[in-house]
Amino acid sequence: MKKKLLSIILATAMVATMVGCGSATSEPAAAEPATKEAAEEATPAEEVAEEPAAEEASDDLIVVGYAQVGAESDWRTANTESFKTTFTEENGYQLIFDDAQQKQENQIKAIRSFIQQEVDYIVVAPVVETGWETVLEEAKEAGIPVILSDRMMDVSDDSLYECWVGGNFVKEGEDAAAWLKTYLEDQGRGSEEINIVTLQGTIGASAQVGRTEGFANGMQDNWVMLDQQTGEFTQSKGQEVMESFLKQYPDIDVVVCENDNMAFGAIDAIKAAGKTCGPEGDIIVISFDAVAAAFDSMIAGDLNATFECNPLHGPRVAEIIQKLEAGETVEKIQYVDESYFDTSMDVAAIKETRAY
Ligand code: GYE
Repeated sequence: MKKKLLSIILATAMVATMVGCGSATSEPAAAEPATKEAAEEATPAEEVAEEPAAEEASDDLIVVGYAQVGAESDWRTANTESFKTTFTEENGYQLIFDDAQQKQENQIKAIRSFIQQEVDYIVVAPVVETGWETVLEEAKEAGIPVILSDRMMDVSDDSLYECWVGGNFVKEGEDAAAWLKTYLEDQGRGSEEINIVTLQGTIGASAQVGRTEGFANGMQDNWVMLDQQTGEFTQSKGQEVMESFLKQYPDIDVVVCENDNMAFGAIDAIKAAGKTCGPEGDIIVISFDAVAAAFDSMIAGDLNATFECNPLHGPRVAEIIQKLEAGETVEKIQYVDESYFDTSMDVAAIKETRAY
């Protein structure tokens, strides 16, 4: 806290000395955590974190600021990689990348910093759906187009962003429920009472909202949703929440994990509790993303099925930017086609064909 206080004093002093010179490069005061709680939550790494800065931009490069969610999952790592390998100088771009460590206030800060640096485009994978109006207005006033990728924003005025590209999360959830229905019927368990628990993603993130809603749409009369809690899209939190579910509910038939990494944590928790999972086990495990490690988990017989969510948005966003540069219009909402994989398939062979 002392360090934080010092940095606030320093920032205030800097702003004070810069008033009137018209070239302030320090963070605007509003970029500080909005609440005392938020300030206290800041980790030491974040306290000293440098503002994402552009190096000397050459005039012919398109400067893109990417406000990324964090590094919480394999999906996210693949997504970051996709942006870093697409928005290269060889391809005509300069990428300013910011990792928000799963905190909305960090993303807002990054967007403000992109505006100050006068980037050409701002790309945001919003941590949560709400609370973006003010900062988007600021980008609009600065004349910087904002492209949303991966998760959506819920804003009253959709002219605040150019377009969005990502997965159809509601459909993913519905597909998962439809798969479970067929799977249980095939096992002669179609009319049995089925106890389900869900490890949800970050509450308020569209991947969480959509998958929860989609699965709820496919719930059957004989299925009971015992509990739903967030595992924050991370393996460790997924494991922790599953441990407590297992203690609380002795007869879980299915765990729905809103991403693969939470499923890996859940599987560890199930095994540690002396239970089994997967096609031959006590508990059916379903997840979302279909990252490479999920295929390993299916090959090992731990995970039953994973519902694909494609993270390779770099080239898609580049295509959008190229269209905007050419003065063309872009589709407002662009869903990516997605599939699913389960252990009835030759998952080892499919894994070899996958790009992430
Ligand atoms: O499922 C999860 C990640 O928003 C689709 O975020 C993305 C989700 C993805 O942390 O693994």
